[in-house]
Amino acid sequence: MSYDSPFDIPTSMHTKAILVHVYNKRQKEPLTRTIEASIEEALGLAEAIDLDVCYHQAIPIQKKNPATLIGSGNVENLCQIVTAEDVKLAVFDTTLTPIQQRNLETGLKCKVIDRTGLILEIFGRRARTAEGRLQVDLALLKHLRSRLVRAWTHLERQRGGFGFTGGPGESQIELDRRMIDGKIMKLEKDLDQVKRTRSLHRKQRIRSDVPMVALVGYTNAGKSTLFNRLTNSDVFAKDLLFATLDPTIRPIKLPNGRTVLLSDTVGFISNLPTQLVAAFRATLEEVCEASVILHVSDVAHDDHEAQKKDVFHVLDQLEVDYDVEFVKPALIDVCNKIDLLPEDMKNAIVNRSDRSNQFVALSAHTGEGIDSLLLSIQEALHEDVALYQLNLPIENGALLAWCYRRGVVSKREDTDCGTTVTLSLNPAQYDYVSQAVAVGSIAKIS
Ligand SMILES: Nc1nc2c(ncn2[C@@H]2O[C@H](COP(=O)(O)OP(=O)(O)OP(=O)(O)O)[C@@H](O)[C@H]2O)c(=O)[nH]1
Ligand SMILES: [Mg+2]
Repeated sequence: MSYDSPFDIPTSMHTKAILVHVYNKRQKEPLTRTIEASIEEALGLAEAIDLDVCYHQAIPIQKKNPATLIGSGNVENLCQIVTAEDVKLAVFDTTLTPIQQRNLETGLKCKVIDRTGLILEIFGRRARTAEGRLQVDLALLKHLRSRLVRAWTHLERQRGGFGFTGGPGESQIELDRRMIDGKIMKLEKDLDQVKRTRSLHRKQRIRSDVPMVALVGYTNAGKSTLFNRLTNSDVFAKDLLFATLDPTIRPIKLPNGRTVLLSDTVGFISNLPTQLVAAFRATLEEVCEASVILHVSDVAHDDHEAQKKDVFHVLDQLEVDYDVEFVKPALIDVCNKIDLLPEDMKNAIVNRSDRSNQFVALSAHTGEGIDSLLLSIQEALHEDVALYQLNLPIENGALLAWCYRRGVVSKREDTDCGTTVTLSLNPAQYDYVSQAVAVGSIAKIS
């Protein structure tokens, strides 16, 4: 599919680029991520649109320079590299004001884009479905409008050929705000239609009583790999930031035979542009309406905790009303990629997973822990719970402890020879318990 880059980045070749990460020298709060990790992630974003980053630098600044962000000395130094290496594009891993962007382009003599621009560019290239395109175009237009851009070539290309020097001439395209507003309105209307269709489908699903289970998580956490494993599909999963953009929904069968729908969607990232969150609301509303949210994280990543925080931040922005106590939607913390952990760390995390319904350690790659995830989903849905009476001999304290951990005990009576407990169990839990006790010790009450 041909794609016109709104930022005039050629799609057909590896564009030579430099990457600049800027951080506050006087940062008092401890950084949630190291500078190296932030650069690593920004390089991953650049790679996602095939940029050939020949140089990268982290620049400490005390105060943001309103004209160039990094100050004239830094601009001069970078300009030397740009000239010597024949660099076509400078990526700033931060947000630039339109003035900073323009001054940097003049000072560096090459095209400049910031983090939002980079992410929009990736999304633009990835979107495949009509809905995805609508969402990206809307985000892009809002971004451009908010910045009073000098060039707008995406939907109305007026110049031929590529080439950054000088960039698209300012005088060539007279930006017509009204025209942009008109297009925004049209896109919003089209998206509204998409939303209506989606909500119709959703209503049908609710009526047919098929619960939705949604995968969310940081980009590259392994959502699509897990989706493929659970649904036996082959959706695009790759070591690439934002590999998935368009949502996919497929049915899966739980161990108790019940069918649920699993949805895979766009991943999150730190400093996700707000326009993007807003534009993807239609897709992500699927998440808000899910019965169960599987929050997939890459446990082997250095920034595991920071990434989880970022995901919650986006969920908050979306006003997803998740509840760890399994009200609605239930949230299951899925720690993926345990195959990459050293043995001792892996054992510790698997142990923790065995003790909780809301935390599952697994490897989408090897399949380890998948059964446990399916059981947790089943439990989260409160599937087919029935009441049982269980007579436990004193020596089976371990099973009693298990019952308490799973929160299934509703009544307890201790006698001389053991304990009688009333339990609400789903079929999988019943299977587990009945296999652990003598025949005749467990009976259904209702
Ligand atoms: N070792 C290992 N690698 C995994 C595992 N799960 C996923 N991966 C790899 O991680 C990379 C990203 O996987 P994806 O499934 O595309 O991740 P995603 O969360 O869908 O990413 P986006 O669509 O970009 O948001 C791929 O290279 C996968 O092969 C796992 O359990 N173990
Ligand atoms: Mg994916």
